[in-house]
Amino acid sequence: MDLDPLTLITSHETDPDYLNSISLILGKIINIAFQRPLTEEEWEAAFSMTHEWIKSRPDRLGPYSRRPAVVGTPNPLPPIYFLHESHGSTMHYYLVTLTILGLHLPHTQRLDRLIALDAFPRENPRPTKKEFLQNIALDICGIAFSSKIPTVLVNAFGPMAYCARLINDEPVRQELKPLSSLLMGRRAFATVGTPRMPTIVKPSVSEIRNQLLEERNLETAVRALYQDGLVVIEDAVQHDKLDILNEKMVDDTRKLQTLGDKSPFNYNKGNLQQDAPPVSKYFFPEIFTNLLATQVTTAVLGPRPKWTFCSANSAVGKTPDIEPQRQPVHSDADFAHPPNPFALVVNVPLVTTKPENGSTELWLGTHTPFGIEAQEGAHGDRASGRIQEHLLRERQKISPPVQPIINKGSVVIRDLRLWHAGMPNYSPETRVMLAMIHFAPWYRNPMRLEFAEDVKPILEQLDRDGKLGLQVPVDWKPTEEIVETYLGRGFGNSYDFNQAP
Ligand SMILES: O=C(O)CCC(=O)C(=O)O
Ligand SMILES: [Fe+2]
Repeated sequence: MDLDPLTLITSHETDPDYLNSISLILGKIINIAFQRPLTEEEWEAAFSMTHEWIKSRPDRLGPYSRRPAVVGTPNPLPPIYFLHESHGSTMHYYLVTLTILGLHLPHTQRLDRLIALDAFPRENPRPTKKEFLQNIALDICGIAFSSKIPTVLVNAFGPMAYCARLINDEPVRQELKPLSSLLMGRRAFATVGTPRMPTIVKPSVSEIRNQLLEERNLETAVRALYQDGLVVIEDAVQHDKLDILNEKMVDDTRKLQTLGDKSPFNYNKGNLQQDAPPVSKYFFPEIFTNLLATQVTTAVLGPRPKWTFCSANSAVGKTPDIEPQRQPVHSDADFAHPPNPFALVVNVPLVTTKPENGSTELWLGTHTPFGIEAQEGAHGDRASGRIQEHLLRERQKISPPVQPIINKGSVVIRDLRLWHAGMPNYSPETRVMLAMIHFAPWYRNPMRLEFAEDVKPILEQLDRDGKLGLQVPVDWKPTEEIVETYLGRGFGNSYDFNQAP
């Protein structure tokens, strides 16, 4: 395209003006640079246009939140988050412009001037040209991966395809591998209708040790719950505790299965509502009152969320007589509910969950703006909360569902309103996933937990140590009694998650 007749935009009134002006600058540079090296004079002209542009760019264009990449680590892309769609794309075009200027640098002595235009402060303020280009390429990929907005991803396609080859860091190259088909021309990833994947927070060693997320990870989790209605925190629970509980609960599932039509099944007999043994022997605080989970639910719901539901969903392992089935897509908030967050489900799968063993299907972003009018089936029915078929078809076009792999040790925090479905387990092993619901402190859900008396001192000690952070209304029962009764509880939709008026 001949861009010569177009004059540069120098007066910017709106944010998209900045996007337009940097794309014009980039376009003008590309028109020459993709045919031949820039002459010294052309480079100087391009440099000063770019310089003028970045000088005029207001701070409000972000990023709003940024964490530098730690090259060589398993999580090496810098999370870079912008408040508005056009801001991320604007930064992408600017960074590509810098890349071309770097690749066409006429003399290395000009590198210092180019480094002065870098968008972000760096640990090493005097990088080599190779390092400078790699930093920018990492930022470009980081912006794309931090964003969940389809338009940003579509716009990121060109910048990533052009710049990703300048990354030499091996862990990053591995991370980008799944993208190679995209970069080779398969566009599925970058078009509207792209599955958006859950946000995964990976706590650092010290965050795990202190059982406390630092600010940026907490910010990521809160944002994911706002945007997607779901976040995964990896490495939140030690595997040995999960294994002990899993062995017991898988055994319990077998007992429930023998009840057949009378079992507490959810939608179909392949998914059982099953409580964990509520006795001290199996009451691992790291699992049931996980501090990282509570930190996140507290940040969203308010201080001391109310914990009034503690159970699990077991996707029963495949047997010769039952064909695994999926649940209808549903919301667990099967009653008129507020548009603001009021309840978060803390799911702890006891094993790694994947499509083969029935990892939950998730419809990210459906926690708002849909309410009970999107559902069919009245509360109390076995199959309440089902989402109407035509809404699923419409939503699928915008954001199709995903069935992610959730690594063992993760905690999944899900907005109660989110559309989801239990999926068929094709493996022979039962997949147990605990579900603890935290309600907002103001939310008047009248349910109470039922635990054995021997759990009481554990909860009291946690509270004294400041390691509970929850309101826990409990009806205490003699241990011998509860051991006899805890497997006799209702199916999922028989519980009432509504509040008293
Ligand atoms: O087991 C699962 O993956 C989800 C089950 C579920 O959503 C339910 O029973 O309400
Ligand atoms: Fe559900």
